[in-house]
Amino acid sequence: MDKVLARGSGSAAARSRPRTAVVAMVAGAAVVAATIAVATSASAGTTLGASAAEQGRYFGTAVAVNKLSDSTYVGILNREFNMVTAENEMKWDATEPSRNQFNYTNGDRLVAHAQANGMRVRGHALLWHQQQPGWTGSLSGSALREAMLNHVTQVATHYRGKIYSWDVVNEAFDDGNNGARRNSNLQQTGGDWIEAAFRAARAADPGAKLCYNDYNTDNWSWAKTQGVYNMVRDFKSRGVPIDCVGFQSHFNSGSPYPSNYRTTLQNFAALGVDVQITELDIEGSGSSQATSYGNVTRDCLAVARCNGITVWGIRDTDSWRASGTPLLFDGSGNKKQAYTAVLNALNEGGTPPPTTAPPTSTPPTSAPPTSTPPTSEPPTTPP
Ligand code: 9MR
Repeated sequence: MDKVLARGSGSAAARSRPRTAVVAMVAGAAVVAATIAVATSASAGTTLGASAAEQGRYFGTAVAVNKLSDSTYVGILNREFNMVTAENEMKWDATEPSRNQFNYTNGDRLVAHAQANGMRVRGHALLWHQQQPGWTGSLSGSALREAMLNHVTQVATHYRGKIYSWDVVNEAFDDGNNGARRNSNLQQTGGDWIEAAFRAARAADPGAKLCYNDYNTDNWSWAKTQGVYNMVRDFKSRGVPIDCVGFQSHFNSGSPYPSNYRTTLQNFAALGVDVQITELDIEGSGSSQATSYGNVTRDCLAVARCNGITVWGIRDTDSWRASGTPLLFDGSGNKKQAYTAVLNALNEGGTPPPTTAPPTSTPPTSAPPTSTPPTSEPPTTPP
């Protein structure tokens, strides 16, 4: 408000105008400023979760259950976030350490914390080539296929009704420039393993949104992005039950925030799936980091089917990439410039989410957007 008045009354143009015009202009500016102030105080949230909720979105974080005894950590968690993801506690090695013997202790602790504090839960992740229990190493072919689908069914059944969306399959595409599937033990059980997993998950928990989740799929021109896009388009055309795509969005100098990020989100959403930013962290500091965080937030808000944003940890010191200080709170729990950029972007608002339940299985009716063919390979360093 001060800036508006100072600029208007102090300029050479303002000084040379007749007094009545100046009075009218100042009064007009005051009205505009007061309107903005009222609108801001009436709509602006003061926490990430509240501000996202005002836009029909959520704001989440990855949680390490063993930190729920850290009062600074829990204080920020409960104040700022309304969605949680288990950083490791719902992965295959954690939930099925021995074949067909399930351990839900830590996953259940997270769900209980979320429910007690009005938060929802993203399930992460039913199938992944990493963090598998040792016993899967001795299986292959139909035996691994059976064990894999049993895992999906058992875990999704255990958490049935408690999960907002599941990462059913995580990181199944290759980092090369061919847009192909990653060659994992899961892929070797048959090229249809991903759709089989989605069908098993749908049968076990029909109320959860089912997502495919990956990294280095943020830049529309990258081959990996196109590979995942083609899979989702194929799934939608054949009625495979997929509801959403998760963009991990681990950004650093080797894999920076791409200027076509919004295009990527829009093009996936146009296939008839929701999009979610699932593991956001951006290495850096100060205003450049804050600018990228603000851009990501505005990009999500610009896409009606972008449900929300999850950051991959609370304080920089909680991050898997702690040395890159990639999160919204410093090691002492203070809000960083990046936090303010996100909160301001949320409070600016965006495109409201669809008012009617989006279709979950209508195939696309038009040809996919023609895209510039991928010209570069994503970095090969896995996140
Ligand atoms: O943050 C997780 C870290 O604590 C684990 O050691 C690691 C194991 O691979 O997984 C990290 O989380 C990953 C997530 O599950 C999938 N996308 C990449 C994340 C960062 O590596």
